[in-house]
Amino acid sequence: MADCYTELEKAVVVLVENFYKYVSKHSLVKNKISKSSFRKMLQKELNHMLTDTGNRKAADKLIQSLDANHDGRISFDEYWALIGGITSPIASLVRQQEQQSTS
Ligand SMILES: [Ca+2]
Repeated sequence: MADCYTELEKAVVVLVENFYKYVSKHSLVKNKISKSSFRKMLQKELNHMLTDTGNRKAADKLIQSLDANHDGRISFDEYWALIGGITSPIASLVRQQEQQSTS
């Protein structure tokens, strides 16, 4: 990876690479994450920001809500909706802190 990337650019690359890390390599369905790989990703990569990642029922519920086209797999767009969902509360928190520091 280019060393000249900004912090933000590096973060974007990490997000994209994380998706492909969990894409099923041997599946006939290309560029999608299976339910079991997605559960693994929640547990391994998001266990501080999401609660209940080890709970199979809660994970399945999350997968269901993200699986917009109901094919039982998570596409890049569907994965991106998860990232948006996680970052939105962080954005509110940052806004709150900024308001507190200026008032
Ligand atoms: Ca899907």
